[in-house]
Amino acid sequence: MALTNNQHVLDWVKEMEDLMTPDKTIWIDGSEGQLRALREEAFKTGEMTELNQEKLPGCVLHHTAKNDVARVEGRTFICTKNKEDAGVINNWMDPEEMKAKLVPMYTGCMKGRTMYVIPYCMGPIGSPFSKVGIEVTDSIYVVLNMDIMTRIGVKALRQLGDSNDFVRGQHAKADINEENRYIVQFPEENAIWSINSGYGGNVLLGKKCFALRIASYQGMKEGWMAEHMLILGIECPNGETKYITAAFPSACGKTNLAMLIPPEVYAKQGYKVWTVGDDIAWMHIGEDGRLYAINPENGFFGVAPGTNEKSNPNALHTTMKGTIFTNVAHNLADNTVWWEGLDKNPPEDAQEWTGIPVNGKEYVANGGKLAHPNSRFTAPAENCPCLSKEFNNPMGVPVTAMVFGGRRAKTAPLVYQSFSWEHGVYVGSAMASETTAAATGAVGVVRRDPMAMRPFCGYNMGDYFGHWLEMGKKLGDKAPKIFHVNWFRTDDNGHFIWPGFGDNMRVLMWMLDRCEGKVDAVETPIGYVPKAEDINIEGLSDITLDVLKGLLEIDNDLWLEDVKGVEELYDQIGERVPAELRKQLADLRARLSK
Ligand code: GTP
Ligand code: SPV
Ligand code: MN
Repeated sequence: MALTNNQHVLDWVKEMEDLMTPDKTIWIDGSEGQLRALREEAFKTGEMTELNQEKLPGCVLHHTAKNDVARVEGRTFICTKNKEDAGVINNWMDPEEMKAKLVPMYTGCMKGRTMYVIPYCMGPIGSPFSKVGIEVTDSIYVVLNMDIMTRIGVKALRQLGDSNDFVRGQHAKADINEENRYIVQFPEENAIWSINSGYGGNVLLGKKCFALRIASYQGMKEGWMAEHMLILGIECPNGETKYITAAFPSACGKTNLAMLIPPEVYAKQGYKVWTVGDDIAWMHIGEDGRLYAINPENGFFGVAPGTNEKSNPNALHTTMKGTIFTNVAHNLADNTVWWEGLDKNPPEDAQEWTGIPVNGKEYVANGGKLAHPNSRFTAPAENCPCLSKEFNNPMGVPVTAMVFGGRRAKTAPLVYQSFSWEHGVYVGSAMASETTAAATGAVGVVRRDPMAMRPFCGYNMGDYFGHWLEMGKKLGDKAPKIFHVNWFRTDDNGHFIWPGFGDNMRVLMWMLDRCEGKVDAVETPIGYVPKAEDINIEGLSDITLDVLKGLLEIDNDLWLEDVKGVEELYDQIGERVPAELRKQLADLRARLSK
């Protein structure tokens, strides 16, 4: 039974039924009873495995197809009428041509199957900044993930009312054939077409497809920002909380930073850290002229490997109930889960993420790893011990500082501050990072990833830079200060020098001091760099003042090389790169050459 009288929704769902001809249609109302029945069905068909309900209540395990374990950037398209509007950083095809190609694939693809209609809301119910989407899918896995990651069902339809302003998302697993896999955004039509995948970022259409690709385009049109950013709050001993957003590329530390545990030196003074979001921020200018951020999501789709009691206890705790684990190893001894870095002892009685039994000697799958490097947990935000009390605040939280960062073995220092918003936009546009397992393709190759949005910007990257500059003009002196960090500098043996994780708070505290004008900094060609003594290293055994100085060092030659890389990126993006950024680049080069 349809759950709404909204004729726009009804017409579109009818269109989807006519196209994909499912045997039946089920509207997802969001009730626990309905979700429980779907879980039971998935256990019966083997789509999911119920885990140990005493140790992991409500938790389930799912394996995707082996050829379907990450986002597929090569098969992700932005289809705008004019090619230039998508820009060269995106794959583009004419919208009509793309539809002509995909319609035959969708035609009749749900025959013998059920189509689930998932109404969902991105952002807190009742927030003026929230937006509604409807996803149709033939995957129970998608329904159960969307239930965790977004606000689904009747409440989302209520938020929509009679409006036609919703994102239409059509997903079909079809035959999971890589050759025919397409993740397609039509930003000008508020539409997403995804076919032949069952993996998170490709099929949970509220996440990257809507909340970043479509929303970034909406933000450009409507004067707000959709960014690949975590949102965290630092509560000071006086009770005041300051909010920081940070953009790092996929699998570069957003979840970990968002949930960090303050080191003893701050904990004992009463500092606390609160998580508002770990992946996506939607930001609007508030009535007071400041920038406010909401997290459009309702859960965390986090990287499992490396998550443990020491690195991220908050995340680990968050996954202890009501969580879907994807492509981790199955510990058969007690019907729980395992991944590299959970602890030191890989279980002997286990199945690799591929389902192959562990033979006690060598692992067959994936370079000797039991869990896939991009294995993930889908966990409800409400489980998170450090969830901010502002999580559901419809107006969001005011942003004091914004951080860019990536994995750079060399070049980028531990932290620096931009000279201005404009220079900060340059710093974001110049971001680079070593690639990770979050997308298919080579891992560990440095590539330019402006604002961590390379795979997620729904329009021309040059226009996107322009939009950032515009927002800065509107914000004026109320704009957040912009910083850049690098937790991943390595020594000659390739080991990370900086301890990272909770200790990253030491760097955040320097930023807050800068925002409050409490500390000086050294003016260098690339920006303001801390005086080593202004970063608190009390209690760190491996970081002496000298090591810290090394982490803050800037090698002009490496930086001149880097500037070349940025120039290549700008040339590639082409004429829509704003002149202000070209000037920033020229000025930086001049400062480095002096
Ligand atoms: P997406 O969900 O893909 O957008 O990723 P993310 O940015 O949220 O990345 P996440 O926090 O899940 O971290 C990915 C990997 O980086 C994990 O294996 C972490 O253990 C590792 N990592 C995170 N923070 C740090 C850090 O400060 N230092 C080091 N060395 N590794 C880190
Ligand atoms: C990322 O790759 O940045 C993620 C995971 O957050 S996915 O949803 O698969 O895109
Ligand atoms: Mn992400």
